[in-house]
Amino acid sequence: MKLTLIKPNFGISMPDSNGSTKYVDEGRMEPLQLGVLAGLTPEDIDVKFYDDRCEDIPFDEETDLVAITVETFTAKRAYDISKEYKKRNVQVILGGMHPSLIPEESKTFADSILIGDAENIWLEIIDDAKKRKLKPVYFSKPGIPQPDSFTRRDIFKNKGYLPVSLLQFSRGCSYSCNYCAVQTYFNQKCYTRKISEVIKEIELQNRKILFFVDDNIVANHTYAKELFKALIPLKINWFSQGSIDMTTDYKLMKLMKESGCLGNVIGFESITEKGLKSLNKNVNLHSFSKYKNELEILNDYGLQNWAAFTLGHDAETLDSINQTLDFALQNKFCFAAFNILTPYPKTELYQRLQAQNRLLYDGKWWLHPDYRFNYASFIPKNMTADELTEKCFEIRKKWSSIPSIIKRFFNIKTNLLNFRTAYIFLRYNYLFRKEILKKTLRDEIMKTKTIILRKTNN
Ligand code: B12
Ligand code: SF4
Repeated sequence: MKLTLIKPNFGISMPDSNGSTKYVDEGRMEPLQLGVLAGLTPEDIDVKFYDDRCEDIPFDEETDLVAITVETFTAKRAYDISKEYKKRNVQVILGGMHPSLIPEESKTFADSILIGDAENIWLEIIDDAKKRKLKPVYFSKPGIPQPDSFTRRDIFKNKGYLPVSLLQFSRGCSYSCNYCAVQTYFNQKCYTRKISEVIKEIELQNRKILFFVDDNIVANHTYAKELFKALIPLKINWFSQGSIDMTTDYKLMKLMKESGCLGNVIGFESITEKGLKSLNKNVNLHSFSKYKNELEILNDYGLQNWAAFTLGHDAETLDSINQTLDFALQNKFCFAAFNILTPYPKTELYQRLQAQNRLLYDGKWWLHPDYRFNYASFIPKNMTADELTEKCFEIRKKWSSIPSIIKRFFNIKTNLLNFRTAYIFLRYNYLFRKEILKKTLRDEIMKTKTIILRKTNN
């Protein structure tokens, strides 16, 4: 039997000045979920993998089952790929966050979907596919990552990914931020993998830089400390994602640093109490002092963190967005993301905006032909959707400007701590600046095209 695994591109690919529709992505990473599926697949099955972000899919290549991983922002493209295979009478199954959250939509686009994690049900799916008898819907609960199974990384070779191995220690998070699909999917629970299996997974690959794609690596401080202790002898470097309450636990921070942590993606989201309340980001609200204490601690450990902000909530104004940029610059973060609040299906945020009649693009931005990723898809309270989009583009450009990079470089506690931290800062800030400039150019081309189209239609 032949199995084809596919990572789709973003929903709506915009052609750039050369006519290419490939997603602008200077730091593309391996799609772990497909390495996990390949690892669960029996050895006698011939596995092929295509990443639609960077290569063409050979639709006419012979295959018996196509398995596509789907997030909301890749759903439209995933459905188009599925249609191509259906034309060729090939069986298609969709899985991942989007089909799990909104199965009623996804099941109309493929022979079969999986709601939930693959680990306990993948062999049954393979068996049914061999007999060409896929069920329309498979169910499996979210749970512990990869019990007794390891990722197959050979499928990722020669595709130009960043030289970083992705892996998981835990899945899920116990907090309840209202815009987050993870809290909907995992129902505020967290599942932790056996530490011995994490160590074996690390030993089975040969990279020294790892990305734990956990939703919140410090969701359980006790388990996290056990993991960090076990990582120390391996002499690796790693980064992950974690909630800011990590700074309340000195022992945790110390072990994190000793185990080779370079930094974490940390959801700051908003710099105001009102903003955090509007996002239900309670984890950031304990004795809120505009992150003064937390930042001191993070700096003391020399971590190069990635501050994530979510802009456009009901307490946001154009002014507060400017202040968020100022805050990030003053604190000389190594990296930052300024994301537009986006209503993902089945989240509390989505349901509230829907009830208030504030969703744009017919309530399904991910399928709408006019929607472009990273644009506001709802009506904000204190500005228009276009103003929110434009403002975010503006501050992303300022964040990646040369004066900003120079200013942030001079953080002696983190970016200038040693030769390695300086190298990481310069290498990745250069990469992200390149990406932002390319995306801005593409956006400007698209804006001009839209204006010309509107004029022609009138
Ligand atoms: C790692 C990660 C990233 C990495 C991507 C790395 C990469 N490889 O390219 C980075 C940091 C770049 C990233 C970026 C973004 N991400 Co992200 N990311 C994740 C995260 C934390 C883990 C995903 C992962 O690898 N998990 C490990 C694998 C093994 O687990 P899994 O994906 O759940 O897969 C299992 C099952 O779902 C199932 N399965 C999955 N696919 C398939 C397919 C088939 C056929 C079958 C049968 C089963 C199956 O089997 C797997 C094993 O059980 C998820 C959170 C999450 N828990 O899913 C968010 C998540 C996917 N991201 C999200 C978002 C919103 C984004 C951004 C848009 C954020 C932003 N505003 O910029 C960007 C998108 C940009 C981009 N270029 O992709 C949302 C998506 C919501 C949604 N409804 O789709 C999530 C769910 C986070 C959240 N809090 O809501 N992300
Ligand atoms: S802390 Fe992060 S992963 Fe947890 S619910 Fe909030 S946004 Fe989601």
